[in-house]
Amino acid sequence: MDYFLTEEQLMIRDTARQIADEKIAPVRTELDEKEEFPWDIIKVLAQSDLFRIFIPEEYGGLGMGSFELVIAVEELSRACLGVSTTYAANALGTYPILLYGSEGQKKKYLPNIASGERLVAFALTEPNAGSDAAGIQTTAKLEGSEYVLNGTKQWITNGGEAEIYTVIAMTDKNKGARGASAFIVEKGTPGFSFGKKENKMGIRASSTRELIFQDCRIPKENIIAKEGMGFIVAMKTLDNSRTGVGAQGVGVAQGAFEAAVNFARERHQFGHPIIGFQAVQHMLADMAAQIEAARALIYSVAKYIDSGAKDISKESAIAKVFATDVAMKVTVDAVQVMGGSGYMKEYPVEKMMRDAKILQIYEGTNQIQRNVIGQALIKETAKKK
Ligand code: COS
Repeated sequence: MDYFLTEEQLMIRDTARQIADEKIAPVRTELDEKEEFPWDIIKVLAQSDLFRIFIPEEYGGLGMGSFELVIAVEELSRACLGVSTTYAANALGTYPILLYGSEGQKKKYLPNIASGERLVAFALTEPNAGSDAAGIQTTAKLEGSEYVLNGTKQWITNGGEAEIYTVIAMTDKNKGARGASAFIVEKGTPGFSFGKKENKMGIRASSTRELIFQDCRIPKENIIAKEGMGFIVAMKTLDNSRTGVGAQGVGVAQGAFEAAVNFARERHQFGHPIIGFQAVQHMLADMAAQIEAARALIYSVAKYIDSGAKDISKESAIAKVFATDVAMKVTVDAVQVMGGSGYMKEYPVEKMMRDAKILQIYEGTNQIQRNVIGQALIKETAKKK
């Protein structure tokens, strides 16, 4: 399908595609096996200006939006979801500053994020608060000119590697969701350390780590928006970021599909390439149709976000749930088309299948996405009555 990309958008796609093919694909197996953070690739992405895409021009960015970002995420994901997770989670961590940061915070942090010099991580999840985001227990107490943070964040993507952390903590535990606030915490702040590094099923090139705050003092200017806004900051951040997870789904599905097609052309059984068999063709046809539908949806929702639409919760949840369910199905089917070979580590699809699973889990499980869609439908239909 031709999505009539502009010259600038084509340039972003081609740049990301070239990096994916030339720099990422050759090392993805090794990164996966060694569970190694892809610093060399991050440097290449930075040199190619890919971290600048969605940052406004006045802070050193390219001033583009979600649409251009999802194009880049899709291409990187075609080669390796571990690498693209690092890249996409950097955007996730940046959104609180971009959407709600003060002018001073934007001036201080965004230029270094745009240049790729400093990575960002978003810290919401805790051992006892995953889907129930309002149940977080990390506290931030104002003492004079500082907030004092205490608590543990779990499964934080880019944890340990990022320099900047956007952290959600409770400033008033009695107020539930309305008692949460968002903060910027820099690596190296006394009282802020890193705990367990996770050993994961997939996206092993990305870092997933525990963050520990023990009487960690940060200047009170590091609060994002104001006290009590933290839950909204987190929800709006996720609303903006979930389309990117969908784009990861489109990319990994496309990568698995291409591997399956190539294999099916070359693999001979019963005297013919297996792509000649209708059973295989039908699987490939379903994969192609699902990927294209997911891509069209992701691009539409990204454009909807860029139009300045205020309430994007339902649309981004629809994009995330659909494209990531497609990613899981397509990667599983790619393994099936390739049979025994698909199951072996010599081919990329076994990694893609392992990698794809996280997309249905992180940034809100696909069950939570369905709740978000359901709640929005209830609201919408009530309005119409
Ligand atoms: N945008 C703006 N405001 C929102 C919002 C959104 N997307 N979602 C919720 N809110 C507001 C609500 O309007 C409500 O405001 P009031 O207190 O003024 O009524 C408040 O936030 C609390 O909302 P709600 O009652 O719906 O919160 P719940 O505790 O029921 O949680 C879900 C809602 C389940 C949607 C939320 O907890 C969630 O998204 N969970 C998944 C978290 C997640 O994605 N984790 C992954 C880790 S981060 S990588």
